[in-house]
Amino acid sequence: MKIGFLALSGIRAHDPELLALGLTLPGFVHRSQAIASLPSLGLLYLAAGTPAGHELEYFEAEADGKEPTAVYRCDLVAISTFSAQVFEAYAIADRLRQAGVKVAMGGLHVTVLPGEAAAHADYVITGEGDEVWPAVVEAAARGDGPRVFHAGDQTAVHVAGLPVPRFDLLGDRPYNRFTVQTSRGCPWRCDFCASTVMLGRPYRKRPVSDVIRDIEAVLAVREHPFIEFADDNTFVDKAWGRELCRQLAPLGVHWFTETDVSVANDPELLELMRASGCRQVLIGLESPAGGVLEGVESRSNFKARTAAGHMDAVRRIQSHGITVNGCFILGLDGHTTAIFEQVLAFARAAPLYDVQITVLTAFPGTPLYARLVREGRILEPGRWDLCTLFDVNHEPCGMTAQQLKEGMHWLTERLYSDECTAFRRRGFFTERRRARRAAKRSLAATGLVDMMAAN
Ligand code: B12
Ligand code: SF4
Repeated sequence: MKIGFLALSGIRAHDPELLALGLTLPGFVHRSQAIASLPSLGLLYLAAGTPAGHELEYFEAEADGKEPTAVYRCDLVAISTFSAQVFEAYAIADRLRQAGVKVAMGGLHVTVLPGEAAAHADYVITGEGDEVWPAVVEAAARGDGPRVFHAGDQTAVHVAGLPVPRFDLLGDRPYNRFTVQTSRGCPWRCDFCASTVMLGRPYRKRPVSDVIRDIEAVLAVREHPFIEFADDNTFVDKAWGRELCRQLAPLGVHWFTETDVSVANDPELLELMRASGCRQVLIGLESPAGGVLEGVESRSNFKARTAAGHMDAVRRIQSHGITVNGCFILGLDGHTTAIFEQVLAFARAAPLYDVQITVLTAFPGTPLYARLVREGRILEPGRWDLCTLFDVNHEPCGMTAQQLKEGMHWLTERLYSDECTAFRRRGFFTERRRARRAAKRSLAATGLVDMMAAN
């Protein structure tokens, strides 16, 4: 068979005023453009796990969201879904099936709504696709009828056995960044979280040697790639993280990852991260007003417990030369309209090199979604296309939906303005220089002590 892997990339947002603001604000646009061109790692994993004897091709949907015509030459097409793009994915799947192409759909959205997806795909796969994918290919090759494969009910994928994603299928497309996974899942349980934790799997870290092997495979197809770790929370295990950085250093790549704030408590790890090419860590700070985070993380109340130390943690991380992209969620229960000023003040005071603001979003399958449905607070039920993190689709309780929307605009304009971006970045470099001078002074002092001891 000829098997196609069709990725839908790009950024989604519907709020026209926000889009207009985004188009004029360099800080906002720069990051969106950089990440919008990431290839789909999930599909590259499936390609790597496809049984031999099939012809494989990787496709990207066109800029207008439509499928390229060449995809119609496939016998089977695999599509990955996120909630925000799922209607586009369904429309593409419908057209492909009408033309006689079999369609398999998996990913975060259809994992929680397989029944909805079954109306649009021949094969729907819930959970991690790695191990079940060969059975899907065999079913298609036999010409089997529609079926749901519940990979989510099977034991978690053994991450030590993962193959090298097929980066070679990307050809000479102009990707500037590549994703690699070092771990899957996250030990925490935030009620709004729609990441891989939704695949219902425990936190698993990969052997460091496998991660290095994967980056070497990227280096084989691209000189000087920027690596984004597609993890939920990379540095949960600090000793493993230190080893990862030691082995990363000789590769000479620059990289970015998502991690929780506890990384700030390990200066040795931070130094190894910087030396191994870490340029930025993205951290979910969620709210400068810590009280509202009470109970948001249900395992050990991690987010609320650590909130008071966030400012200090950001400063410690940045003092090692690693920039922090601090993420805040607007419209959490308990947030009033004061939150917009508070986020702005935090970002300037820290100072955060980069900031990401999103509105509280109830993704299907999350505890938050179930609660907001119970409370009748979802504004347009079933509008998965509004699950962009930028569009307001719930009734907040400390302000109105309109105030939340206007506050988002107000804050976007200020946070990403040239003045604020320059102010925050200048602050980062000033603090960095101060930290370097302090480190030199303490080294010099140690030298003096050593000399005195020698005499
Ligand atoms: C990289 C990334 C992107 C890339 C995606 C590149 C691409 N072409 O796919 C870019 C930057 C384009 C992106 C865009 C968006 N993203 Co994004 N992104 C991520 C990120 C950081 C990593 C995803 C990843 O690579 N995971 C690793 C792979 C291996 O896992 P996987 O994709 O889940 O695939 C596995 C299974 O799901 C399954 N599977 C997946 N697809 C298929 C298909 C078949 C046929 C089968 C059998 C199995 C299968 O098998 C795979 C292997 O086990 C996650 C956060 C996270 N930590 O997960 C957010 C995340 C996925 N993004 C999110 C969001 C909201 C968005 C945007 C809507 C943001 C916006 N406003 O524009 C857009 C979506 C637009 C779009 N085009 O789809 C949410 C999605 C939540 C949800 N449930 O829908 C996440 C979880 C972030 C978050 N915490 O909120 N994103
Ligand atoms: S810390 Fe991040 S990845 Fe982990 S559960 Fe919370 S939101 Fe999800």
